[in-house]
Amino acid sequence: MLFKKSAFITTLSTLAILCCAGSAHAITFKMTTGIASPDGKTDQGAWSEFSGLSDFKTVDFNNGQLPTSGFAKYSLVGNGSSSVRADMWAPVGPNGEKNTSKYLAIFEGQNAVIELDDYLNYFAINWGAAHSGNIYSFYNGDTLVKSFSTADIDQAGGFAIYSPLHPGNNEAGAKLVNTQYYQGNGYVHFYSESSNDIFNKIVISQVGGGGFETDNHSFHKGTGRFTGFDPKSVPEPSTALGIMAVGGIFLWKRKNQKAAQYRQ
Ligand SMILES: [Ca+2]
Ligand SMILES: [Ca+2]
Repeated sequence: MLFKKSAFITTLSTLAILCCAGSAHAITFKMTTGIASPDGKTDQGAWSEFSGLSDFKTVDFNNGQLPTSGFAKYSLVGNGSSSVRADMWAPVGPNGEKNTSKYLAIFEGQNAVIELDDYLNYFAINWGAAHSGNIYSFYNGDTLVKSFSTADIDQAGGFAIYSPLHPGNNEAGAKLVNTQYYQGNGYVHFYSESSNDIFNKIVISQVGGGGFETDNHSFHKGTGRFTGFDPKSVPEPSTALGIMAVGGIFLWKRKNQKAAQYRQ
């Protein structure tokens, strides 16, 4: 009897350990369409739904340069053809509009490294013309906190928009629409679920052919859990049902909920 009781307690302890190990927090992400630029232009790609708030900063690359001073310092490391540019592969707008502005394109062999002058708990991007091997890595100093690839986006439900402006092949990040594969586009919000997962360095890389195209990087400083997607952050109670179904404050912008033609 004593033995059985002891075994039972041991089993409970094991379960408790499994429980807590399994509930460890991490950086996670949400996919939205994003919204138009703050000045209402629809040819500038998608911006974060948070971009109008004073404690969020956006890098839009429109001056053709990588920021090398200030809050977020960008550098290109390695040898390759990565650059700030404007062409047909720019990430599309919130309703699939063509983006005519400059954006950041990363190719294999030459990564973009973003060094932050403080900790972040939120970093978000207009991710466009998705290819297999687009990879985002988040670091605390030199310690990798977490990486995300195109396949992770697919696994979580895919991109917000599959754009006819970005015809592609059957690979991660693409979707067959009628007879043609279209590449994924969307606004991807990475955020920390606890103080264990904050970060101060981001590396953007590409493994294999094709490029990693992004625009309108959005930053939010924080040393704890990012609370922007908490239901209490939403000012309109009438949208509560929608939030339960989809999650996130992006439902604020009803006009951006108009389905793009090829939105998933
Ligand atoms: Ca831009
Ligand atoms: Ca690409």
